[in-house]
Amino acid sequence: MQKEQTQYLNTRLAQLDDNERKKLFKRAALLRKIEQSRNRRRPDEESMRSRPLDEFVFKLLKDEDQEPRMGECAGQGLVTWLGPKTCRVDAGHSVVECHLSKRVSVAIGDTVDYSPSGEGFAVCRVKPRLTVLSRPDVGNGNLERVIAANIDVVVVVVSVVAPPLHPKIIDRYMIAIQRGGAKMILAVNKCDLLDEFTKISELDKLAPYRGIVHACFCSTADGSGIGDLENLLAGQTCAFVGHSGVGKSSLINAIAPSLNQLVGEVSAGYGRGTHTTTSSTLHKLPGGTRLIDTPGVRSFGLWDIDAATLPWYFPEFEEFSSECKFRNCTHSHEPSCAVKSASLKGSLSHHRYETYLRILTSLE
Ligand SMILES: Nc1nc2c(ncn2[C@@H]2O[C@H](COP(=O)(O)OP(=O)(O)OP(=O)(O)O)[C@@H](O)[C@H]2O)c(=O)[nH]1
Ligand SMILES: [Mg+2]
Ligand SMILES: [Zn+2]
Repeated sequence: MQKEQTQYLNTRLAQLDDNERKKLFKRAALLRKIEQSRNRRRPDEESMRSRPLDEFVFKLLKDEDQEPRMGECAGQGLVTWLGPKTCRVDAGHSVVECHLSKRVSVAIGDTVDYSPSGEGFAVCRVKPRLTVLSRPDVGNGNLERVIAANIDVVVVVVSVVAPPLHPKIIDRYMIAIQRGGAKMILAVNKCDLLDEFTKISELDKLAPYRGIVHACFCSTADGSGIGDLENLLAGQTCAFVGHSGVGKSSLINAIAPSLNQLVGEVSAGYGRGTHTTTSSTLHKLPGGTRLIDTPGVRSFGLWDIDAATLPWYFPEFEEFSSECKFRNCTHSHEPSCAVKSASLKGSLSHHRYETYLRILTSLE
């Protein structure tokens, strides 16, 4: 199967519960059996090869998505807010509060169909997603948790001084964003807090990302860099993500003051945020820009990344990896690894190489 097909398959499977998944695979196995018995009657080489089960599952899901249910469907819209068992769907002319059954798994930014249900409405179908930002579910690591769907840009917000800059999370977001198909912008906020000492120590931590991520230095306190950020995001659907207290909601307020998003304190003792934003909201601005505010995270796990594909998400390795002795070099223990020697020579960031090794070990 092609990469897009696998991606679609994974997304759709994550929307089902265990029982539905079991039933689906049973139906797929039955379909395959039918095809195999049909092929046995015409044993040319091509048709003898049995197709993988995933292809049948993919076909079943695709058919289900295309099934017209017009009589039932009351409308379609954009998910702008998610709460427990409910979501808000912006249908253009109005905003509809919709019930969420266990059958559907909805993310902010999804386009959904809704239908009458009981006294109100319920989401009956989620349109296939173009891009996602995903992480493993905190409760069940085998389930995909989509933080935002159909986003053009993910703005990874970090702050300097309070809280101090934590570069580790940047590497993890970079991988997940590339995996999900959106672009990334790094917003380095609270630059007003830098003095001549912290300027060197804080900004040095960003050296490994120079040339590989687009960084925007800003401050909502003195307004610097806000106009540039606004121009970069114009007309696009953008999700603001990062640790608590770095200023995600403040940046959204700075770009669109009328939104007046709730902003929290940074605790004095730990210099951490206080998890002020508790659910994601999508805001539509005039001119077509859409800004999604998300709750701050403590850490960021990786969804559906394996050891073999991990190097793809370190684009700066590419320049060297063609020189590795082994074509399938994992750039860890192999002799004559050009990536490793580039990191020793300093032509590749040692920090990024170490990050790669650390994540590789965690995946093995
Ligand atoms: N000095 C300074 N403080 C800022 C700046 N931007 C935001 N803050 C402050 O940082 C604190 C946290 O800001 P929020 O916007 O609530 O942070 P958040 O990332 O949305 O946090 P969560 O919703 O908890 O994830 C608030 O007290 C803001 O006033 C800035 O540019 N400079
Ligand atoms: Mg917030
Ligand atoms: Zn190598």
